[in-house]
Amino acid sequence: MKSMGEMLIREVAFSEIVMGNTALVRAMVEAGTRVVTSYPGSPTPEVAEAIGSIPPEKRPFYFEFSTNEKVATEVAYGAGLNGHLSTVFFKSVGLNVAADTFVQLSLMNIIGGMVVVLGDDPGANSSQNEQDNRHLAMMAYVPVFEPSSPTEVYRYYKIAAQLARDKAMPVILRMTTHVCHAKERVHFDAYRPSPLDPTPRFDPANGPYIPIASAVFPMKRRALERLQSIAALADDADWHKFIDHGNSELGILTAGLPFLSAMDALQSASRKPDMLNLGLVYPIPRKAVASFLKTHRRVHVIEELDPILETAVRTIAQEEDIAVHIYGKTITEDWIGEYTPDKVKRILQRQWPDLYGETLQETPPHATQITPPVPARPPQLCPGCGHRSAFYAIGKALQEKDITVADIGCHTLGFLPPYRIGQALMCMGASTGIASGLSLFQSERKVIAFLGDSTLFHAGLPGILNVLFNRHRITLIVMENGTTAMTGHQDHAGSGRNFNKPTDAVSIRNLLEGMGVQYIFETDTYQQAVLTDLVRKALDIDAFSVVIARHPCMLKFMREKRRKPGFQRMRVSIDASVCRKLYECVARFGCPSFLREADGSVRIQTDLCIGDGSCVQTCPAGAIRKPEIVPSSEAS
Ligand SMILES: Cc1ncc(C[n+]2csc(CCOP(=O)(O)OP(=O)(O)O)c2C)c(N)n1
Repeated sequence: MKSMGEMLIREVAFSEIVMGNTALVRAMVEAGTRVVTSYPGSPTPEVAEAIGSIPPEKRPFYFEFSTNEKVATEVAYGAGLNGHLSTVFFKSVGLNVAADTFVQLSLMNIIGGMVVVLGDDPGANSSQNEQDNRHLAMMAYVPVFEPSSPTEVYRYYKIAAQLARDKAMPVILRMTTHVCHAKERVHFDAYRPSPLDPTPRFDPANGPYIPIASAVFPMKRRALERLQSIAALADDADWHKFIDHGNSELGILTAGLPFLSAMDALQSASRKPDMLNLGLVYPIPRKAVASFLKTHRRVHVIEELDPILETAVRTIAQEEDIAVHIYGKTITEDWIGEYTPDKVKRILQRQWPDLYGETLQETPPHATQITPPVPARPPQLCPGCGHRSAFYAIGKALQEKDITVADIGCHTLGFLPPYRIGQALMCMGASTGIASGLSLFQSERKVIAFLGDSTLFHAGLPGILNVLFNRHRITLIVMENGTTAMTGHQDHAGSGRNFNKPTDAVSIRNLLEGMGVQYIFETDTYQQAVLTDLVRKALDIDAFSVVIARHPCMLKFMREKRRKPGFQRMRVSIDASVCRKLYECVARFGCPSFLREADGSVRIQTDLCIGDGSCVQTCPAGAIRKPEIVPSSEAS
């Protein structure tokens, strides 16, 4: 196989085993997408990786990581107004940030067309909730396609793009974590590159683009009419699949990943229900659903998260007077988590015990698992992480009664033992606002907020401004590591590079000074004693104070270093004759490279230690020796 980038722009038809996120990029290429924007967040970062693998001079569209999802949506919208097919993609909760813009999109005449790709996260695999974004789509009158596999990702993106263009409107492609990450062989069509037409096509006459006062109603009417026209098209389009098992008694109506899980769960069934797998889930294809309901006596709606399809299906049955028994989310457990094959089987067994030719028998979770369960691996900071040194040092400056408010990012992990820093968490950029509220009527307890650098640029600035504006007395610690680490090292406004080229790095200090912050301290986090001292100073100030706790992300740094010629691995070691078994390294510094043996001695795990030496200063007995080159006998 050629490199991924070359594959994604191949002009002949081909087939390849790819991830949903990769299939999406090929679909963008074939559909003639011209502008793509994003802000990183799981489960979508691999989309940007696939885009980045296409040599820039051959990439048929412009791509940028914007500072947040709202801005990304606006950039894509602006490009759409100028006649370019555009796409924005981001994770589930990203839609909350983009919402103020997103909810207006359907009112507009987006002449180039716009596809909004959502990475929803049932199961909250890497999100702070598992919100069902179909609700927001319905609120904003935006149609939703929901693929269940990489092949459908590819197919439905192209359909969504075509509709978006034809109707000058936004269309959602709602992917979920395991659709993004699933792999399968996808058959790709030929790609005919077409030269970019740079003619500016923005014309206010294509609008109105100003939704105020009386203009809003006709704009909303048009949005609703477009939605109806999509519903009308859906009746005759092949945006759903009927799977005929010759069963006029039982039917399963489903969409997205639950379709695959249901197929899996039915493998061992003695009677298989017929299935209707919807591609377009909003608006629901009425004729197809009604005919499915009419031809089956009992229909089970299998959908992840909230009963949205179920409600629509019940409405159709009621309005069309169809005598059918509809089953759906009967117990609250069915609203929670991913619909894995195990779970779908349990649900089906509960409702239809005779499906498997046996009496009702609860299949315990993971009963069908072939491999033994993997031991739990709690999230932890990487060896050498600057945040660890920071937490270790900051902890020494804090008092038991102080209140710490975390934000989203790698530093969130500080809430875990041994640091236990971060007693409240909400969403990106929320820490300063929450800390401000906590600081009211509070003179005894200090309130300390934390923010990562990408998060500060993303959504942190309004909260900081509010602290200044309303004179809240909190301390903010900016955990600056030069990258958006948690989501895979994407550059941000402070990195000195954007996705495409070097750029001027925005200095956080300058930014804060420009906003009027008077008390700013900064240090490298490996200077632990200095950091402890600065945090104490900052806490003593009876006004807003900021400590910039800086150290490059060591995972990124080491990856880059390892690629350089002559790289030699380093590691620290323990001088057993000096070690007093105080366990500061294991119990308070908490680097995973230290291992406490059964005999009470402490050992360095050479495969984990990166030899950064940030631990040396933590040992009260001075037993950790400075980093040395790993001897070849120890190198793996
Ligand atoms: C609204 C929203 N968008 C994206 C994400 C995904 N996400 C999780 S942490 C994070 C940022 C991490 O970067 P930074 O603030 O620099 O902290 P670091 O992980 O580098 O310590 C992002 C983008 C999210 N949780 N919420």
